[in-house]
Amino acid sequence: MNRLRIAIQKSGRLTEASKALLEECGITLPTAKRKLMTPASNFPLEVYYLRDDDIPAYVADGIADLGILGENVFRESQQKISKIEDLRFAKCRLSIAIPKNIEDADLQWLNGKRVATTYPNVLQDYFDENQINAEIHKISGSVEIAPNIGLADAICDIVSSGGTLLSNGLKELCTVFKSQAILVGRSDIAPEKKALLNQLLFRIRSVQKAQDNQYILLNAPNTAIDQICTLIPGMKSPTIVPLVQEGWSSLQSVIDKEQFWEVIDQLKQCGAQGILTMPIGKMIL
Ligand code: PRT
Ligand code: ZN
Repeated sequence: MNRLRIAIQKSGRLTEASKALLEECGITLPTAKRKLMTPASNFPLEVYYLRDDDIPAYVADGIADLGILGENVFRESQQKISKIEDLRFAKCRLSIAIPKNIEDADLQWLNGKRVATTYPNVLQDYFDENQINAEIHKISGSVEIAPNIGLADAICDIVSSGGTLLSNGLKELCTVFKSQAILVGRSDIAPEKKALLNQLLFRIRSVQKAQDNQYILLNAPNTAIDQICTLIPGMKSPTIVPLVQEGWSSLQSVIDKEQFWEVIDQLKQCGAQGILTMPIGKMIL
C-alpha cells in the first residue's frame, strides 16, 4: 500500500510538538517506545524517529519522504531537499554573540576574529554576504563556553530566551536568521505520494488557520449590525439571528487573534454586548 514516510525527532525539543501536530491533523500514532518506525492507525503514514541531524540525509536519500526539523538544521545540512511549510513551533534564532564587556561592536568587529559554531555552512554564507573575513571554528557542542576558555572571540548559536548567553557573559551582536520547525521533502516526490502530501498539507493549514482565529459571539442593536459586519466579516459573512428582545440580534463570526483586542474595543464602541469567544478546532475555508 502507498504510504507517506515522515521522519521526526526521536527525543528532543521538537518531538512532542511534532507528534501533537500529527495528532491535530487526525493522525493517531501508537505510543510504542524505542521503535525506529511506527505506522499511523488511520492515515497512510509511517513515522520514523531519528536524531534531528540525520533527518535531512534520510529525506534526501529517499528513506523518508518528509521530515520535521528546525530550519537551522535544514539550512546547515545543505542536502537536496526543500522546505514545504513553516510549522510555527520551536521558534528561535541563530545569532552571533560576543563577550558582553565589548562596547560599540558592529559586524565589522568580527573581521580577523575566531567564531565558534556548530553551523559553519550557514555562518560562512552569512559572512560572505556581509563581506566579513572571520575564522570559523566548527565545534560540536557547548558553543557558549568557547569565548570563556579562549577558544574563540565570538560564537554563533541558537538563542531562544537569551538566558544561556547571559549566564556565560555573552550578548547578541546580530541575528543570522530566525528559525522555526519546518516540514521538508524532496522535490521529486512520486505522484501518488504527492496526493497524500497534499492531503496532509490541507490538514496542517486547517489546524494553523484555526490557531490564528477565534470564534466570536455577541449581541448588538440592529442599528449597529452593518458596522459590526465590517469589523468581523468572518469567513464569508457573519451569521445574524434575531434576539427575543425587540431591536437586537445575535452575531456569530470569526476574528483574527492578532487584531483581537483592537477589534473588541471597536465592537464595544458600536454597542456590542455579551461578547463571548471560543477557540476553533479546525478551520476549513
Ligand atoms: O538529539 P538530537 O540531535 O535529535 O537533538 P538536538 O540536541 O540536536 O536538538 P534539540 O532537541 O536541542 O533542538 C531541536 C531544535 O529545536 C533545534 O534544532 C532548533 O531548531 C529548536 N530550538 C528552539 C532550539 C532552542 N529553541 C534552543 N533554545 N535548539 C536549541 N536551543 C539551545 C541552544 O543551542 C542553546 O544552548 O538552548 C540554548 C539557548 O536557549 P536560551 O533559552 O537560553 O536562549
Ligand atoms: Zn541534533
